[in-house]
Amino acid sequence: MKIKSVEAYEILASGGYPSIEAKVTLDNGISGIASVPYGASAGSHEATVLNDNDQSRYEGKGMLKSVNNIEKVIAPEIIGMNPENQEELDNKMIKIDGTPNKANLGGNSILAVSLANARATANALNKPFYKHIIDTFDTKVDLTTLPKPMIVVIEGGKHADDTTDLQEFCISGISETTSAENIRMAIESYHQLKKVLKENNLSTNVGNEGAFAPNGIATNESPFQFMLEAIDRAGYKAGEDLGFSIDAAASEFYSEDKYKLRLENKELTATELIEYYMGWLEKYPIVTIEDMLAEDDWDNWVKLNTLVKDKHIDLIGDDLTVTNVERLQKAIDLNAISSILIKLNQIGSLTETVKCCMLAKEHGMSTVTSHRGGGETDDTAMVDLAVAVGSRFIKVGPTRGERVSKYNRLMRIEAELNKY
Ligand code: 2PG
Ligand code: MG
Repeated sequence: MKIKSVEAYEILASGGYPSIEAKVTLDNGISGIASVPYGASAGSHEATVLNDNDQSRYEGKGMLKSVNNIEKVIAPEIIGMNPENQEELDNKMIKIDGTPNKANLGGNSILAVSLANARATANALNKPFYKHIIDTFDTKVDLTTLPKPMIVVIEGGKHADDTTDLQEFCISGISETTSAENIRMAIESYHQLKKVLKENNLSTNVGNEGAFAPNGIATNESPFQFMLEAIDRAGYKAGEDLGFSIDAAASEFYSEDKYKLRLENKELTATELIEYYMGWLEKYPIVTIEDMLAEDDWDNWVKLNTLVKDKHIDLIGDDLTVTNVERLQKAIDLNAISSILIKLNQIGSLTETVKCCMLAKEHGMSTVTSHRGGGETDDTAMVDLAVAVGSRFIKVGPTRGERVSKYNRLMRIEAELNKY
C-alpha cells in the first residue's frame, strides 16, 4: 500500500472555533478521516495548536495555516510512503517540523495526518481502529477489561463562569462489571445530581464539557456532598460501585507562589493547599486526583505523591506531564505521580502518544485517556487508543454529542468484543 493523497480543511469544534480535519487516501482508494480537539486549560508544555492569528477570520483562531501545512508541506513529503509504517510517517513529520513543540507545522496539523493515516490503514486492513493500534505498536493489551468511565459531572475553573476553583469533579466507574454498566450507574447518578443541585437552589446549566456548572456554589468541597447524595439516590454505593475523581487544574489558580481560591477568598502556599486537600481524601471515596498542583511545582508533587502512596488513590499528571515521554520520565525519576492523563493533541502524533502510554505501563502506572475542554470534535480516536493501551479510565463529559460519542464508541467496542 502507498499513500496517494492528503487533504485537509477547517471544521468547527464544540467551542465554536475551527479545528482541523485531515483525509488520507491510499492507492487502493481506501481513505481515513480524523479531526483533532483543542484544550481550554492547556498546559504551557503542550504541542502548539497552530492558529492563523488573522483577526479578520474567527477572531484569529482560523486554521488555514494548518490546512496549508498539511496540503503543501506535509503531503508532498509523505505521498508514496507505506502507510503501515506509522512510526516512520510520524517521525518524518516531526523532522520536517524541526521544533520540540511542533511550533512550525502545528501539533494539530501533524496529529490530524497521523490519525487519518492510521485510520485509512485500519480501514484497508479491515480491522477495528483499536485493533490496528494494538498490532502496530504491539501493546500486548488484555482486552478482557476495557476502560471504565470517568464522567465529569461538575465543572468550574476555566470551563465555566463563577463556580468552583477546581476544574472538574467526576463520578468514576469502579465496579467489577462491564464498562456499559459502569456508564449507566454513573449517568443515572448524574441525573440525580441535577435534582440535588436544584433542591439546593443552584443552577443546572452546563459548562464546556456538558457537566453542571452551578453558579454561586458555596465552597470547593460542596460538590462532594452533592455527589454523595446523588449516588445514594440513584441506588448505588459510593466507594463500592462508583468513586470520585477530581482535576484541580491547579496551574489555573496559581500565581506568584500562591494558590488562589477565589471562591473561598483564600491564598494558600503549596503546603497549605496539600493540607486542604488531605481532609477530603480522608472523608470522601476519592479514587484519583489530577493536577492538584501547578505544572512546574515538581517538589510539591513529590510531597503529595508520598502522602497519598498508601491510600489507593492514583495521583494523575496532566499539565505536569503533557503526554510527553521526557516529562513522564522526569516524573518517574522523581516519583512525582502514579498515573498519567493521556491526550493525543498534547504531544501531537499517534506514535509518541502510544510510546508515552507504554512507558507509563512499564513503570506500573495507570493511564487515563481524556477528552479536551475547549473544543472537542466528534472524532472518537481517543477511545480506540484507550482500549488499545489498556487505560484504566476514559475521562469525558456526560452530555453533548461530541462527549457521548466517546462513551458510545466504548460501548460499541465492548458489544463487539462480547460477541467473540
Ligand atoms: C483537563 C482537560 C479535559 P482542557 O484539564 O484534563 O477535561 O481540560 O482540555 O481544557 O485542558
Ligand atoms: Mg486536567
